[in-house]
Amino acid sequence: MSDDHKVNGSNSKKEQLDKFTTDDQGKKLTTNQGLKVSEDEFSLKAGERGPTLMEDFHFREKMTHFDHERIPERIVHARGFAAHGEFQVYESMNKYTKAGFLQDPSKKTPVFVRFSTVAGSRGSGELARDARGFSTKFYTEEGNYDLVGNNIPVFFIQDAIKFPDLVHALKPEPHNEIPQAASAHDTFWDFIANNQESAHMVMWAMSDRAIPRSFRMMEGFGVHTFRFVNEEGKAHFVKFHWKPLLGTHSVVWDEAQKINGKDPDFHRRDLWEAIENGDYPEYELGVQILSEEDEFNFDFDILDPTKLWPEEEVPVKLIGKMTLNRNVDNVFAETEQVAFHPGHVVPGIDFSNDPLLQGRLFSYTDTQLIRLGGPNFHELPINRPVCPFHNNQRDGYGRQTINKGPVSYHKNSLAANTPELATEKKGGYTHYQEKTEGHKVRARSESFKDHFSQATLFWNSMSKAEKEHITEAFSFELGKVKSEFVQQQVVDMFGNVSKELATTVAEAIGANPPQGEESNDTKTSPALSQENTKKKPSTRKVAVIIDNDFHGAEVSQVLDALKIEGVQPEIVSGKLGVISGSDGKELKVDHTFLTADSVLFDAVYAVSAGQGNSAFYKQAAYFTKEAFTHFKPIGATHHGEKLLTDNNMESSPGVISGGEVKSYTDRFIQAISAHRYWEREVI
Ligand code: HDD
Repeated sequence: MSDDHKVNGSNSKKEQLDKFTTDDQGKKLTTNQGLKVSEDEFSLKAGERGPTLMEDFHFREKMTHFDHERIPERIVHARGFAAHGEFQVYESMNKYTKAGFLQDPSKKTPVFVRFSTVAGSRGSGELARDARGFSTKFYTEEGNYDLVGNNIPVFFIQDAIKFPDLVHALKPEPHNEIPQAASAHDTFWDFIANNQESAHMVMWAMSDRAIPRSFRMMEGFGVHTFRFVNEEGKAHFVKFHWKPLLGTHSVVWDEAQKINGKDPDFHRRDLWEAIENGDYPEYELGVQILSEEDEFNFDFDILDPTKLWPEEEVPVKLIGKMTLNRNVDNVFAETEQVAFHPGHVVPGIDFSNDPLLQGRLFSYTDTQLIRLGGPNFHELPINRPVCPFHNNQRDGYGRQTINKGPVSYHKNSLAANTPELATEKKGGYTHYQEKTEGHKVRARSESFKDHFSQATLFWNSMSKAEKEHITEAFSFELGKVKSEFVQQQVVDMFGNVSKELATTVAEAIGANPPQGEESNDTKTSPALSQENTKKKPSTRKVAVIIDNDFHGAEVSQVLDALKIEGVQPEIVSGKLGVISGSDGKELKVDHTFLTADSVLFDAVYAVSAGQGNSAFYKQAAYFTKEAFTHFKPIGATHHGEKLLTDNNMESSPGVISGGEVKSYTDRFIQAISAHRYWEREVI
């Protein structure tokens, strides 16, 4: 099989994968040797009631394959889900970088994106309080470029040598393997208190960012400072951002915990269904660019991965758009076997000396060797570049390429010294010739020692509701910590970020208020608050609570108007089947109160309250009240209004009823766009 086929826009990766994709439908069952099989239910035995025979090659092969089907899960980011798509740049970035895929606005580059949680194992619930991984593999004509980021722009630690310690502390405790996919335990917070550079990322992890509504509604960040290098060899520092076109939105913590039980696949289902429905998730690629001369013009070190560049100081330039438009055919072959690496770069993109990034450059290949079983994982279909690759590497477990000829070394005469090197002009990668010198030291740079200013910047930039959520998250997490000593250390540590935050948390967990002065940092960065994000009704799910005898014409008008705005109404009733309106209009029921739950929806439209059916009423009231408690928009017409009046919801913000149908619908759609009504929480 040759990879030397034409690189063809967005389809080049699909064309390549198609060669490896097989559809078994309608085919004869065979062994792996191609032998047709005549019986697959009974093993070969000596007599009907006798022992199974060693000779049964079909049994042996089937069982052996099964016995070996599991591979080690990722050491972190084990729980993930991925999709294919394409990326297109808006205008040539040649002023800053010679990267081929960032030059031509008419060119589509295939991508594969994997989203993940960090701490939990492969089967864990997706709504854990955690950072989310956001990894993108660009299959460019110059080789694969991987942007392996998170939905949080900073990291817990400044030096990769601490990564094993961080992960050991975060993962379930080794003596009893509790808790799963959660940071709310002693070892994590003990690590935090003893590694105070984590303060900034902890603020993000305790914020709404750590419980996103959807992979489609979260930002992505490359975190580190990288370099763009142009044709002339001039470099700029760059930070990468992904900005979702749907805006950045979250659920509330109580809801997150319930979703983990009701639908632990909530995020993957959301992504899968959106793509199947043609609601392709879109993200704009943003860059913050700094000239090398400006390296030291900030009150933080741009090499420090616990620091962001405030967008108000270094604006984010949106340079292109990524659209995810194809689900995988097989999760193991694609999502599980994909191997990302921050060191997979293309000419025009280079590294900085960020010590966290430098360490990552070692770790990712190393981990694939154990996870994917040897050095040939780049040959797996999902990992192959769409451009040809040739070198003198040979052999190893699972080698697939059949390299011809006796020569597998450089330099050689027998093969005219091929594969030959490419000059920089011909696309050969050359490392940026940064001048460095210094003594060998194991030390933290003095310029990395301010751990609290940006944590305070984050806190100062939050809305009242967001601050409330952060305070509750700390109180929850520390409330689960058993060691009072650790609790107190954390309270004292976050006293450096905000006295108000630490004092309220101390009170909630029975610790002493923090000592010391209030931080006098008052700087804010409005871009950090999700209150300032885009708000759209599109793809929001609305539970329509409804029973027989509804007002057919009116309900049809509302549902049609919702659908025009891209809202997805789903019918929830007492039992499955079909319900009929007073005028004969029929609706197919999608869920019952047993199979649906308010936490799986963005809003509620209540049309019926059961009209004398007390079981229906009870369940509808519970559903609506729970949605209300999670600050969701609620609309009601006709009998449904009873659910509001009985439960004192009718005059609260984001609760819509009354008026003629058109005005009701417009107001309800506006309410859905608002996402949540935090005012209910703070009044
Ligand atoms: Fe990492 C996986 C993101 C620091 C070592 N990391 C992994 C994934 C993401 C990140 C998104 C999942 C990739 C996938 O979907 O397959 N990691 C980050 C970010 C970091 C970071 C944004 C800080 C800015 N990571 C980091 C450090 C180290 C690692 C400092 C070690 C020195 N990360 C790994 C790993 C993983 C990984 C152990 C596990 C599975 C894998 O690589 O392929 O090598």
